[in-house]
Amino acid sequence: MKRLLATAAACCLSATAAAAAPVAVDVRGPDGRPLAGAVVTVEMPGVAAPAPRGDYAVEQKDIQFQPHVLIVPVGATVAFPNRDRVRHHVYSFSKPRKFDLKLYGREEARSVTFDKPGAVTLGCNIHDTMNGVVFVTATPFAAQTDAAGRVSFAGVPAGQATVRVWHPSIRAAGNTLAQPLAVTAAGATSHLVIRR
Ligand SMILES: [Cu+2]
Repeated sequence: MKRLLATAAACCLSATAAAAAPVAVDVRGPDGRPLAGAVVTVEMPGVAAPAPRGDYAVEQKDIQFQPHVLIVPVGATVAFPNRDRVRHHVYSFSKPRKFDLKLYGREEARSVTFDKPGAVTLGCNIHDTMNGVVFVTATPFAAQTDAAGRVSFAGVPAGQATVRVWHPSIRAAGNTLAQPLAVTAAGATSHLVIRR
């Protein structure tokens, strides 16, 4: 009996250490409604972004950037293939990565390497309605909020983290809000409300 108990305790202790509970982040806009499509990052000191995989792409398709927001780790090279019959001229004036891909046509691709974290806003010189974002991050915990304004990260180690939320509607430096978050072995939940 004693032996059985000891085994059970060992099992549960190691399970707790191996699988940190999820970190959930809940983002609401000034109207109190869930904010969908915001980019949430959880930064933990000493936890770096994964190495880039090298197959990132933002297509130009139907006169739109697809996906509209692409999250990549620092150092990623992103291809910008043109799937349209018309030509595009993709550029960014954003501080983390300014670039200018002069006019190019169907099934031609250009690529850009993103070395600094931050939001890089995309535009097209030919089509004013085209806009998109390459969000460059230095943490493995980065994702967009769903329709309920929520995002959840597995495997965040315990410690003092910083939660950042980026969205074009946020009227703060870099369209970003930050909040400290204490992550325990039981996980954590962060609620962020964007003020007007
Ligand atoms: Cu275009």
